[in-house]
Amino acid sequence: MKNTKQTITVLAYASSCILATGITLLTGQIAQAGQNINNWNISLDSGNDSLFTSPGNKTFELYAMGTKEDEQYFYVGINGNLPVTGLNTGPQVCNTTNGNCFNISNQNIGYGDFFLDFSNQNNFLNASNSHSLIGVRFAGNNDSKISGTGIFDHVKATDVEKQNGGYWNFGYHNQVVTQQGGTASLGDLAWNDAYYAPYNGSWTSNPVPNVIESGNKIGDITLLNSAELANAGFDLSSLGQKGSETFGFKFAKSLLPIGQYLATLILECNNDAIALRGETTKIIVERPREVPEPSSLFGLMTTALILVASKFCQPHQLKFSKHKN
Ligand SMILES: [Ca+2]
Ligand SMILES: [Ca+2]
Ligand SMILES: [Ca+2]
Repeated sequence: MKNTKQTITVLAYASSCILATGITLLTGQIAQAGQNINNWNISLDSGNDSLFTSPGNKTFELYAMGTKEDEQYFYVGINGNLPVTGLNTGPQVCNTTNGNCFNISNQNIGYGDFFLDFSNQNNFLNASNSHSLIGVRFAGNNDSKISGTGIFDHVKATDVEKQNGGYWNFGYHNQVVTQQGGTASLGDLAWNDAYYAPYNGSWTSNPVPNVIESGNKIGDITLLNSAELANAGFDLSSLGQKGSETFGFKFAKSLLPIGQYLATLILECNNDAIALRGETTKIIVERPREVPEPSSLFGLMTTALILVASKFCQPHQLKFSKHKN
């Protein structure tokens, strides 16, 4: 675990933003077009919409997220600067400018849970309140309210930004990003897309949900490292931006509905977030038809000839009838 003094330096900027006042929201927005790479649906996030944790250090920057499906699995790949195990902070992070400190729930700031919304309600809050989300807890040490990793349905989400020295919502986060010269985005969506409508406004209200509050476990996931993802075709080398950490997970595709979805991933501190538009499809793999071996062909022909010959060789039965003279 890192000592507290080091932690103060690392998170100074993030915690200082919590105390900002008199904020006027800006309306600038940007959304990146999704890309298809090796059958991966890639969402490319802004490379400068994470606040500096120290000069030149953007520990929480997310760069890209991708999904892919095959006949058996649904894959998710994530790239950023934060390891899947998060950042160990010690018990508090403090603002080096004003000295205010914030308790960090589990002495670690990490990833929130991964959400899939197939509900067509076009609103993250409504999907959550109606328990319509599918959620994946892949970071086993985060502040999710459910235990263990895995995939869950009938999910309601809740927020943990306050326990992680973070930014309550996207409106607040965008404001500070803009002040620092960055351009916020949510990958495939603009930072203020209507899908996240309750979370784009005042910095003092509506913390955006970023972990699972409740749900029913429907399956296990398999964590994937960068090499395993590379073998599955997750290649970001052509994107022009990439973080130091690449990881992901897969689970049985049969656990998901077929249709359009919107995926959301928000860090515990909301110091970056990314969304992805996608669609699951029925994949039917046609198996190659077996070609009989030459010896088998000979056997079949021989059998056929025997059958034909036996038909012609059947003895004719003569019928006799008695006639009365
Ligand atoms: Ca980013
Ligand atoms: Ca935490
Ligand atoms: Ca972002």
